[in-house]
Amino acid sequence: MKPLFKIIAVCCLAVLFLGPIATAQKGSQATIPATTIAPSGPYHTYENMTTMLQGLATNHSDIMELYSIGTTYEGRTIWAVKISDNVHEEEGEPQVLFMGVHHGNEKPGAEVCLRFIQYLVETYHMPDTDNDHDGKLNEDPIDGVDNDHDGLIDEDPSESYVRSLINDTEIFVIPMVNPDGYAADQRENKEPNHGSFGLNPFVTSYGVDINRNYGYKWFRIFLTPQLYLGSTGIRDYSTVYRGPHPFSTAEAQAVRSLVDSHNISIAISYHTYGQEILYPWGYTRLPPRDITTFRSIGKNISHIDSYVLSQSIGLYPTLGDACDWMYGEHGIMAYTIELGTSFEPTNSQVVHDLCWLHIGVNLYVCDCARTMGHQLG
Ligand code: 0X9
Ligand code: CA
Ligand code: ZN
Repeated sequence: MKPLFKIIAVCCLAVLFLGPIATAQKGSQATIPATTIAPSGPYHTYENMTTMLQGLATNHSDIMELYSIGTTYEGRTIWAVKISDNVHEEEGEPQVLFMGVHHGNEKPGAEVCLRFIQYLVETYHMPDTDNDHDGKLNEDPIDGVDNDHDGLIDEDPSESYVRSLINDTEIFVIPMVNPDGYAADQRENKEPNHGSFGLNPFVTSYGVDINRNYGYKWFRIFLTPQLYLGSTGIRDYSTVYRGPHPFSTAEAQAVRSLVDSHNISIAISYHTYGQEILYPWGYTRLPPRDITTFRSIGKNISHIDSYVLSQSIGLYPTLGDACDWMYGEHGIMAYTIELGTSFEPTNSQVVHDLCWLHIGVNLYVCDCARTMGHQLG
């Protein structure tokens, strides 16, 4: 059981949010064509990820840019990737953002992002291909459905569709927001804390929960602490510690700098686990202004991955999460996706299937931004 679930179970709320997880129906398992992505050990190390990204950026420099958006306490680079035609120019095309690993012990989020990047750049220059050698071309797109009733799922997607998405949008990916936490396999980052409000001259503990460190409604905890204290830590030794002030962490600052300097319309922040698609707000039960759009895009995502769609606060209330800030501050249609049924599955095939299914989700999200792009945000 997730630590946070335990915390809130103590508050007698377990039934409320375990319900959707217990009833979540996993979609049929997708198969990745062997030609596109071969299964490997489940997780890249930070160093392997860096090497992989540098290699892809070198080999596909016409459509992929790799750059640093910040440096962590332990000195790791926080990498961002941009994929588009004319990648070195801002062309005013609709922009989308995918992020993984706000929490270092939720590794599948990085794999989903990395495999998506790899799939995009490797597919871009490919002609339309009969991936499953059945004589038919592009008859089964990545949508979680066996469109041609051959018992295989998503086995022959369209290369030119992927190419058109890359041409028509600007795709940003931050595969690992919290590399220090990832390297230590812990939820928080590794920054030293100086008491709850940062006023203690001595180091009192280590680590801030990046997904509590964003600035939107951050001070509200003092208004109704009973609502938030179970899942938003005001004490520095808490595993959900929100930091001494909003955007105190290098990681949240890095994401803020990318988001503030672009015009993102839709964003997905990948976490594990629970098979859920969550839309704002996390801080209040009031519906977001764009509830209709949030639900209609969310339902389409759920048609692909079969996850359960709901408002974030239904899981539990939080302050300072990335999606509340992206939506509240910038009007970005920001979703949290809780992948899978455990934090870090050890079975490579399970991780591989999560990746493939969410490549489909990500392509849909890009298509959605392309269609609705400038009306959003
Ligand atoms: O607590 C979080 O940050 C996310 N869940 S996790 O188990 N991956 O830690 C959920 C964030 C969504 N926001 C709210 N539920 N308020
Ligand atoms: Ca472009
Ligand atoms: Zn998480």
